[in-house]
Amino acid sequence: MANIQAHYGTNMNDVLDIAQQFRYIESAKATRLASGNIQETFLISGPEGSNDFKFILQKINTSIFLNPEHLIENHQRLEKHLASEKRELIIPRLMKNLEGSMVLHQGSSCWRAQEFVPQSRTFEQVPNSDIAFEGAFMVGQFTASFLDLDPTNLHTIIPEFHNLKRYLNEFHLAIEADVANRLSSCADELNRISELETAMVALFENTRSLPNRVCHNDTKISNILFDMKSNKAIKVIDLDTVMLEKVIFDYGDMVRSFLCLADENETDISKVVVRDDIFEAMTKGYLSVTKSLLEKNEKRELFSGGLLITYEQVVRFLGDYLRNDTYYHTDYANHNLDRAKNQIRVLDQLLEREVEFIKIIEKYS
Ligand code: GN1
Ligand code: MG
Repeated sequence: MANIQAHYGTNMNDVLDIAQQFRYIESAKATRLASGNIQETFLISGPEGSNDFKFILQKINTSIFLNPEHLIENHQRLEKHLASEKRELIIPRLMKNLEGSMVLHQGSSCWRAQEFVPQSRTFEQVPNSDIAFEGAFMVGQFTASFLDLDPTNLHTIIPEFHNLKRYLNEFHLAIEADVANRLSSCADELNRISELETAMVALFENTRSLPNRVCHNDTKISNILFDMKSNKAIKVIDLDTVMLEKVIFDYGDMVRSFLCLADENETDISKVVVRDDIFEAMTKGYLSVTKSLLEKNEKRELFSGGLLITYEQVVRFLGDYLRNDTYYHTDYANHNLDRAKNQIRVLDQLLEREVEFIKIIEKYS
């Protein structure tokens, strides 16, 4: 569901004006790419049929990413690390603007540009187990490529980004405040969150002793770039939340986002069906790169990563609904509530499959 979201309001002429400050393209046009929940993203290209240069232009949401320069510096550090270790460039290249800077401030808005990788595509849902394997293999390569990056070099972009207790605290405050008078419309969802809360907090506490590593922190399938012809995964995109975290959350966000043939925006809950073959393929793909690199306890907690990230997402979507939709872009009034329902469906199926899925993880560990 790649709808253009209501408050993605930037005027296309302004987008083209900014684009020209990065690179002049004769008769350029801007197309909105509407898959992210936070940033506004555009493809800038020449006229139809021309072989002109294309690039990706993004308006940075500065109420969430308070220091855009830190995003750029982190991205550059990752690029430099890959280059200095002569590793494959599995991330996109940033582009300078015509004045030689990578961030462009225009009035109160802030922009950056990245290369468009020719012959590449993304998926909003995983269509089959080959793509699941490939996508997870690429996330495994991301883990492996930055294992030896000096972490003191990275800015913390959003502190406590996958700290479940922080999200639960904010959630309880949102319930107390009930600013939009929405509590009565989500009684079942509130109930499910509260039934699971003690167990999820205990799982979360168990993960605290795992090592911190350079993680992507948003490994959903739409953040992996595939070659259009071969369907091989070629890059990991959206590096905004690359920070130190536990690798189980990068695996976990794949569990959350790869398994159903319907994404988090699907409102027909009957379509939110977890596929066992996709779980096996993605687990095989991820562990075929990382099994000799990760500690035993990290591998043991991988399934917990899936449960925790999915539960975290339920709490975040429903919390945002209660706060009257201030964080995620929404297309309609109940969008965040519907997303929370959808993610509860994913979570409940994961809980039902716990025994089988842990066996699969053990098979490839
Ligand atoms: C947000 O905007 P996007 O799609 O890259 C969010 C992630 C969530 C995701 C859910 C900075 O990512 O944490 O998992 O939505 N990013 C931030 O789709 O909060
Ligand atoms: Mg993201």
